[in-house]
Amino acid sequence: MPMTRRDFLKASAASAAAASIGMDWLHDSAYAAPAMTWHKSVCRFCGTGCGVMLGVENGKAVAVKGDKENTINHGLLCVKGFYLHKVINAKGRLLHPMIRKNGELVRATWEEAMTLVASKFQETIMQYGPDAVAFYGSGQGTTEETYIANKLFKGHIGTNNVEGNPRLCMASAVGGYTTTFGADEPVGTYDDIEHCDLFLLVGSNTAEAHPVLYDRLVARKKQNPQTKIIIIDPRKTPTNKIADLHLQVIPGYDLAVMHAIARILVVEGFTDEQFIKDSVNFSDGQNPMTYEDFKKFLDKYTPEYAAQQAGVKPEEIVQVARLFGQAKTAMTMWTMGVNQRVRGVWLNNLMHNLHLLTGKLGKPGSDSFSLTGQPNACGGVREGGGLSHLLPGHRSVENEAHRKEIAAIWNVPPEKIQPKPGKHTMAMFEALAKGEIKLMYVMCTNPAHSLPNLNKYLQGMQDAFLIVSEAFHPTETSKLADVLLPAAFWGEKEGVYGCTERRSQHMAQALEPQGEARWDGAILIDLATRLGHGQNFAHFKSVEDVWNEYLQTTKGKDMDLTGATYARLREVRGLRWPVPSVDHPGTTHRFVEGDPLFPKEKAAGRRMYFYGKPDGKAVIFARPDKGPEEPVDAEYPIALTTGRVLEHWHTMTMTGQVLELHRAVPKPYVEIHPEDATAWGIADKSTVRLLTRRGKLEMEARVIDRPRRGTIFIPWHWPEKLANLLTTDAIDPGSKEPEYKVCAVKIEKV
Ligand SMILES: Nc1nc2c(c(=O)[nH]1)N[C@H]1C(S)=C(S)[C@@H](COP(=O)(O)OP(=O)(O)OC[C@H]3O[C@@H](n4cnc5c(=O)[nH]c(N)nc54)[C@H](O)[C@@H]3O)O[C@H]1N2
Ligand SMILES: Nc1nc2c(c(=O)[nH]1)N[C@H]1C(S)=C(S)[C@@H](COP(=O)(O)OP(=O)(O)OC[C@H]3O[C@@H](n4cnc5c(=O)[nH]c(N)nc54)[C@H](O)[C@@H]3O)O[C@H]1N2
Ligand code: SF4
Ligand SMILES: [Mo]
Repeated sequence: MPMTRRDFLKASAASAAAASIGMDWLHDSAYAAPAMTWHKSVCRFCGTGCGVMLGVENGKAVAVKGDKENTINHGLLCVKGFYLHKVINAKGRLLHPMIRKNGELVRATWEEAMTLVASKFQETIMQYGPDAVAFYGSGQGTTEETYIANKLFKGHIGTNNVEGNPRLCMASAVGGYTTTFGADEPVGTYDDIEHCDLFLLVGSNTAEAHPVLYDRLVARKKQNPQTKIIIIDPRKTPTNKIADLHLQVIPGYDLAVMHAIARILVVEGFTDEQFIKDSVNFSDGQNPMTYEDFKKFLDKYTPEYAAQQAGVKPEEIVQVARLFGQAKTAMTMWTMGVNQRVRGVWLNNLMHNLHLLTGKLGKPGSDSFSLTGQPNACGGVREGGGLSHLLPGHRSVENEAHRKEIAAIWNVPPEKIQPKPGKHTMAMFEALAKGEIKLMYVMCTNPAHSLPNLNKYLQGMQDAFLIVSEAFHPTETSKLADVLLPAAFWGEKEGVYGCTERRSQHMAQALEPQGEARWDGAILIDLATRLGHGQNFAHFKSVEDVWNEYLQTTKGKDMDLTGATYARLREVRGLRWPVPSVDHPGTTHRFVEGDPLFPKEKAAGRRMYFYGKPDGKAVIFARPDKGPEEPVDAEYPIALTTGRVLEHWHTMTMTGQVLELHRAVPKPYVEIHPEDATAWGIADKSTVRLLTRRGKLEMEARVIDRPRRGTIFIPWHWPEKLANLLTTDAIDPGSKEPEYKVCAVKIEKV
């Protein structure tokens, strides 16, 4: 069979290493013409946070290269980052405001559009109160943009209906970190990769979703061939190229596996008893328990039991546990195969358990390290407080002292900030569907494509007054807008992104916004002014002013960024918090000596002190091994899971515009295991109909040995085949994150 370009990329030595493009030749090529200037920035795609240099000639973006000085990617980029300049210049850019008139979106001036937006806000708030309006943002907005939105909605309009797509993505990881360690975000950093002897990748297709990080794993294994890589995933993916062991679990049934690993670690003596004594408490989720109770709880989780639950071999589980126990250092890394589950928080807890039992935490090479999806989910939304229960600086709306502190910075009376959390994302869209929320401002996200179980929510988006700030048009959401606002795109604005490893990085503005596009932050400030709140926004004369105010909210907090001034960030390749002063270098490991917040006296000789917990001890949780919300049954006998491919980004509004990326994966498909295809009588490339309790979809079958038998997989990127017509909107009761990764489906030949 002839090799396509994609096959080639995937097959050559450690797939993503090949897909990461070393850009040395750019330095002396024709691209580096004298008229060209290079601007330091950060890739706007995944949470890896690669440093990029944007090349500009005559006011136009003409090239992108990896930033060699950036210690995350050392000049490497994957194909998405590499084509960013083509995205900027794409034909599909939205270049002027539009307003819906007689059912049609027609061109309008900024003045018309903003007058309409402001009057709709005023009318709606006057008639129905502030909770009738909502803001829905993004882990791809800058920290400054999210900060302004939060300040406007929570502090001035007076509603906590402020959410963002990280709810669909990182919420379960946040739930895991805060319950286990008492504070959000990882203990260590990417630096641990080069000291790590064992990587446990759970529900993460690292090669396609975090390619440059994957490249660092490949390099680590090359340099230290004893390094073990273990994967827990229902699919074989390009990540498998470097795997030593793959547990191909049934989607939704891997909680028991984590307990079984923990049990072997305990039974076979791989635990760090001193660490457990010093730094760990045990809990069943309601009440404290003893270490002995926990051991009894684990009794049930024999390798045989877990293997039977998860559809793998008992020996494989034993092998994973022993490798984990024996390895001097270990990192668990996970993404959506864990978080997008109704038991996402619990599974996060269970992975942390392994590190707490063995003390493989808080030292070089060992960490329980969540990979963040979007480039600024950590920065803007988690740290910046862009969710309905949060305030900036890892604060909570429910905490009176927190409300007072933030109200003082925002210059509003504390009573202005509501003490009750607003609606979480799925509840917000449900309220929109029911007409309880009347107006929504959507910024930098495409919910009419990315929300689960779309049939339940699309009508609500259509009926409500929808304001959409977008860089491209049409998108599934922009098509439903009543007012469409053209947003300045990456490269056309300045701002900060905070990536997976607690690193905040500055992006320079290198270009003027195209057409009439405006910076999202400026649009929100305009709105604030029109709503009569101008006095508290007028001092934002530059993006840096916004950042400086935001820094005040971080002072003295666990995510202290006060030392990360623009002056510094413009020069360095990011800083990892806590960074409490301008001469502080940033922090590689939290909760240990060297962390500026480590309370030496209180710690009294303990190696780790989890200062987010009252006694400084992290918690090992005995969580039940509950399965998915919608198990397969006689009527819907197949498990459906959804995810990503290397070349495309989410709803494809950006990557779909780049010919090279489009050609690599030109159309939607569903992956079916060859033996299943034979059993079901389905031929490769034939059309199949997929039906769930919520919707149906016809698409091309790709018969391929990737998903485990009984499981099918759809990359959810294509607007013409919305995978989310099929997915379930069941949510994790703790994190409120939907279970995109598992539902029951049946398949028919067409
Ligand atoms: N190319 C590309 N890269 C991206 C993105 C993109 O759109 N395109 N998006 C970014 C974002 S926002 C995110 S959140 C990340 C997502 O990054 P990933 O989570 O790595 O990507 P996914 O493909 O969504 O899912 C990963 C894996 O979870 C597995 N999985 C499904 N169910 C289960 C289960 O029950 N148990 C286990 N253990 N695994 C399961 C799937 O088989 C799949 O291989 O990627 C980021 N990077
Ligand atoms: N079935 C299924 N669904 C999923 C997932 C899954 O695994 N399976 N994953 C979920 C996850 S993890 C995530 S993170 C979400 C992501 O879902 P979305 O956030 O809805 O997807 P994106 O395509 O990233 O949307 C970003 C939008 O912002 C626009 N944009 C780009 N730059 C700018 C800018 O500077 N300003 C403004 N105003 N707009 C801009 C883009 O054109 C695009 O339309 O999807 C979730 N949905
Ligand atoms: S790995 Fe992620 S951050 Fe790096 S270039 Fe690719 S998409 Fe961008
Ligand atoms: Mo995500």
